[in-house]
Amino acid sequence: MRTQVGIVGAGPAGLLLAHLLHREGIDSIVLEDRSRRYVEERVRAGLLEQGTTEVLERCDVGERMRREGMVHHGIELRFDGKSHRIALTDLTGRSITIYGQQEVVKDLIAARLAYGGDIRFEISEVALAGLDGNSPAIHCVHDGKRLTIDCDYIAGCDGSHGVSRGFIPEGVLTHFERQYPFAWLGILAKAPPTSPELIYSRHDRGFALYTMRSPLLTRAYLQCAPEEDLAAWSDRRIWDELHARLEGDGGWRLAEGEIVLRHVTPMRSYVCEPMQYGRLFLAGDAAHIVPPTGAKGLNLAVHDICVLAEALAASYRGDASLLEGYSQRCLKRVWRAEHFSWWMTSMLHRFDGADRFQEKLQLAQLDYVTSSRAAALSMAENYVGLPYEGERR
Ligand code: FAS
Ligand code: PHB
Repeated sequence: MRTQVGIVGAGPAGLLLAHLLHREGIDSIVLEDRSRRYVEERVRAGLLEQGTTEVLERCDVGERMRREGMVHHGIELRFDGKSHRIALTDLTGRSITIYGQQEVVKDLIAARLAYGGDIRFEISEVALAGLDGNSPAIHCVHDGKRLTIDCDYIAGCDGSHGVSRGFIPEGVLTHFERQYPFAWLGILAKAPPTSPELIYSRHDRGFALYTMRSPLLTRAYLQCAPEEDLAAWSDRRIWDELHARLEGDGGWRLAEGEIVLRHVTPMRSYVCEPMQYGRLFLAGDAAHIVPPTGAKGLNLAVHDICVLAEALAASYRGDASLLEGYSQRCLKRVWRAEHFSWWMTSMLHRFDGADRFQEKLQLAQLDYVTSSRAAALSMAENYVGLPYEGERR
């Protein structure tokens, strides 16, 4: 069979691309190896930059986000038992929205199917061919049958463990990586959030983050060892550690509740350059990973897709220049987010073996960010998301 753009992966990147291409009158097929239910229930990111919410609204998939999302105008930084608010909107005029990634995925799948979009779930054995020719193809198995999809372009939106990147010949890509000596133990709990805004806590026992998904659902993360054994963490131990690392001497207390999800997320930074090879274009986690401390993963994927959709539409109008510049345009924002995510991670986590000097540097950085308007503005503008290129002009 044939389509214009073959898309591997039905995460936020792949689904948003199919939707934006549809609005440009460009056909696509989305190939996903998991079931629809699995991708619609997979809990991951939850913080949307203002640029991301504007993109989702502009392409008419923002209605439920607007209704159910929680708009925040600040965050708390907590260290040495004291809390300091960063007034994001006062500083930047922009805000963030708390709305689960799986809700964004649900909204995009519903929109695709409403317009007769072609999404194939539970496919397997994806193989890409003819990338450096004019007619690439995707081979895979669906419903037990071998399928070949001829297309003009392929978008590799299959995440950090996907296969697309692996079809780029050896030596073409340069890989940049940083592993962190810790991970995050994340939970979702049926407990009403007792803080109106997110709390990032630097604590001698390790980092902790207090966030939410709704007025009834708390999301929280604890710094743990990379190979942490979840079985060693009873609910009691998790709540005790959250109380210890998040509650200072201001009297604020978090509410406990039934923990309905727990997972350990590794912390790493990764970028591959370039993000394209012939007719294959990588987007989102397939091309770059950030530690979630800066909440940039999902938001970077959305930015990549806006650049790619615009470039593909221009190529079908006969102008291939934007496609040629795809990597360059994305990598500028990718490295800004990589730096910001590394900086947040370095400032807020405990590094085993770190000497007192290192700890004092962290505290000095936190003291500066929470006492200097210039430093707070720099942090805030990165956190809410720098304006997209066009916006800035
Ligand atoms: P995704 O990984 O979301 O989607 C890729 C899709 O491709 C998946 O559906 C996968 O099943 C599919 N796929 C993989 N291999 C395939 C194959 N061979 N064939 C077909 N399909 C294939 N980011 C934040 O900003 N804030 C957060 O709080 C945050 N929390 C996170 C928590 C966790 C546990 C994880 C893992 C990530 C988190 N992230 C967070 C980052 C995350 O949100 C990603 O950046 C985001 O999912 C990237 O979206 P995609 O690039 O679409 O990749
Ligand atoms: C989340 O809500 O899951 C979240 C928020 C902010 C982060 C990371 C995760 O930095």
